[in-house]
Amino acid sequence: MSDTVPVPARVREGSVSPIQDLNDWRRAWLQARNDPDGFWLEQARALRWRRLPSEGLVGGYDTVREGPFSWFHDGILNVTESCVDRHAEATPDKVAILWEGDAPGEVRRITYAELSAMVNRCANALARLGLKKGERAILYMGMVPEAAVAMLACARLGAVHSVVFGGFSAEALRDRVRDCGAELVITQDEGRRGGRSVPLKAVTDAALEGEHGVKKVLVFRRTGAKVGWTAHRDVWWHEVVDAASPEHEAVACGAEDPLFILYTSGSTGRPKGLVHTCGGYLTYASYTHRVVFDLRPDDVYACLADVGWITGHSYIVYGPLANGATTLMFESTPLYPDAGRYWDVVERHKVTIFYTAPTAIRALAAQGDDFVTRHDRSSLRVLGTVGEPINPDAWRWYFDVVGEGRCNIVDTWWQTETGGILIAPIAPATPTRPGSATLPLPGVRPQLLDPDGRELRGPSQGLLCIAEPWPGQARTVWGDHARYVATYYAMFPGRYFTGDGCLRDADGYHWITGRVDDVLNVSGHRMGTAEFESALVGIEEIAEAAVVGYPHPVKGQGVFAWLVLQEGEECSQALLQRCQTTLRVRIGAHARVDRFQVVPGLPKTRSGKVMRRILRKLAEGRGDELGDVSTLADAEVVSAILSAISGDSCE
Ligand code: 7RM
Repeated sequence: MSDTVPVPARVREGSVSPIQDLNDWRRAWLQARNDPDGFWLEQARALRWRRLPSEGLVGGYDTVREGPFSWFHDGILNVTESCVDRHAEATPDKVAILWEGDAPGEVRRITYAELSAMVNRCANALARLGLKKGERAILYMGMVPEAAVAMLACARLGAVHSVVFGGFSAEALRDRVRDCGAELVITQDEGRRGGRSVPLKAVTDAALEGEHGVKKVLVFRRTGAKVGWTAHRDVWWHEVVDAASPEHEAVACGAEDPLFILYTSGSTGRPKGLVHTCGGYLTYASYTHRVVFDLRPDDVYACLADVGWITGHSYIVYGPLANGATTLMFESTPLYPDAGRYWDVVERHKVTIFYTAPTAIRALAAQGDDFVTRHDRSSLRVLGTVGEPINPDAWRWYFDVVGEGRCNIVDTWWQTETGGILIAPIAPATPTRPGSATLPLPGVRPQLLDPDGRELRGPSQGLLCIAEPWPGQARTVWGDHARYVATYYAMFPGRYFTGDGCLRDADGYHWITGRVDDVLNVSGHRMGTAEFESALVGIEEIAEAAVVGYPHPVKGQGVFAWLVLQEGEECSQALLQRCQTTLRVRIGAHARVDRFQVVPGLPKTRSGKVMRRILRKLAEGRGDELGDVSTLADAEVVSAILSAISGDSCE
C-alpha cells in the first residue's frame, strides 16, 4: 500500500529486540497462539518471583460468570522487588525517576537506590498508620515522584491502591473512597500545573467530611501552602515517612492478589473499579513496555500521561520500573509556559522515547512548527500515541515535524480494562500507516464481529472483541463481578467486548474507529454520557438531558448536551453556567459541555429509549442524513428539534 511508512533506519539500528521484523512478529504471535501458557510463563520469568508460577491461565471467558479467570495462580511475588529492589542491587546509581516540575528546569533525579529507600520508608510509615495487606488506600495526588512512591509502598505491603486523578471533584473522590472502602487517603497540600495551584488537600477534606471509614490522611508537602488540618487523622509525609527506616521486608503476595483498583467510566451508571492483579498485570506491563518501545538500557523514556489514568500506571510507573528504565515524570502541561515545553523537555533530558496523546499532538500542531524546531530533538527514536484515534494529519505532523522522519510512530490501542497495550506497532519491526494501530501483540487475538455476533473474516469493519484472555486483563469490577460480566461478556458470550469499533484492512492492519457505546473520549479523558446526564437532570429546571459526542478538531470529541426544560422554564446564560458548575462539582473540571441546545423534546423509540444516533447526526450538523426515523414514537419531535436549532439556541 502506498501510504505504508517503512521503519526508519535509526529505529532498527542497534536494536536487540526479539522482534526485529514482521517475520519475527508472526513467529512470536503464532507461538503465543499455539501455546499461550508456555509463552506467558516465559514472559513472566522477566520478573523477580519468590516462587515461580507453574501454571498460566486457569478458567477463561466461558467460565467467567462463575468467577474470574487467573494467570500464574501459584506464583508468589511482591511487585516492588521487580520494580525497585533488583535494580537497586544491580544498577543503584541509575536514575529511576527523572522528575520535571511545573517550572521549567525544576528537576529531581531519583536513583534506584534512592527510590528503594523512599519506598521502604513510605511502606514502614503506612504500616505504622495501620495499613495492612488487602486493605485499600486512595491516592489523590499530582505528578510528583511521591505519587509513584506511594503506589509502590502500598504494593510493598500487599495493600491495594486506587489512584484518583487530581482533576476529579470532591464528590467523585468521595464516591471512590466509599466504593472501595478505603482505610487511608494519601494526598498533598497542593498540586502545581501550568503555573497554577491545585487544592488537593482542600478537596480531600471536602470529600471526607462525615466519612468515618478513612482513618488516616497522609499529606505530602509540595508547595507549603497553608491547609486545613484534622487532628488525629491528618499526618505530614515529611514527619512520618522521612523518619521511618529505609529497610522494609516486602510482604509476599499471590500472583492473583489485587495490586490496584482503577475507576473508569462506562456507558451506564457510576464508574467501575477495575481490579488488576500483581503477577499477570506486571508481567504484561513489563513485556509490552519493553517490546513495543524497543526499550534499551540507556533510554530516557518519557510518558506524558497522568498517574491518575491507566497509562500512568502501566507506562510511567509499573512497566518502566519493572524494566529498570529511567522514567520521566512531568508535572506541567504541554502549553506551559508555551507550546515548546515538551520539546524543551526532550532537548534538556535527551529523551529517546516519547509517549503522548493525539489531543496534545493536535493542540501543539495548531501552534505552529517553530515551537518544535527551535529545540533539538535528535535524541528521539520512538514516538508513541495513546488514548484515541489519531487522525492522519496529526500523525504526519508528529512523524515529519517532531520526529524529522527518523522515528517510528507507535499508535498504541488499549484500555483501562486491558492493563496494557494490545494492538500497536513494534518499534523496530512494524511498518506503520498513519491512523492505524496496526497489528496485535503476541498473545492477543482480536476478532471483528457483526452485531449478531458473527465473526467477520478478511478485510472488514465491525465490533472489536478479543477471543482469549491475556495476563494483563482486569479480572473483575471491585465488589460487583456481575457487572464485570454484564459489561464485557454478555453481548458476545465467550469473548471480551471492547466497546470499540474497528476496521481491518487487507493486510490485517487495525484501524480503530472509536467507541460504539455511550462512552465519550474528550481530550483522551474517558467519560460516560450517563454521568453527565444524571448530573444535568439533577438541576431543578431541567426535565431531561441527553449528551452525545461530536467531532472536535483538537479534543477529538466535544460534548453536546441536549436539554429539555421543565414546563414554564426558559433558557438563560445563568442556567447554562449552572450546568457547567454542577458538572464540575459532581464530576470534575474536565467534564465541561462544549455546546448546549434546548429542545422541546428528545427523539425516542416507542419503548422510550433516547435515539442517540439522531442526536449525534444533529450534533454533527448532518440533520439531512437522519435516515429512517419511522421507529420514533413521535416523528414530529425531530422537526421541532430542527426548528429549535435554526432558532435561538441560547448558547
Ligand atoms: C489507554 C486508554 C480506552 C479507550 C478505547 C478507545 C480509545 C485508546 C487508542 C484509542 C484509537 C488508540 N485507556 N483509545 N487508545 N482509540 N486508537 N491508539 O486510553 O480506558 O482511558 O480509554 O480509548 O476508544 O476503548 S482508557
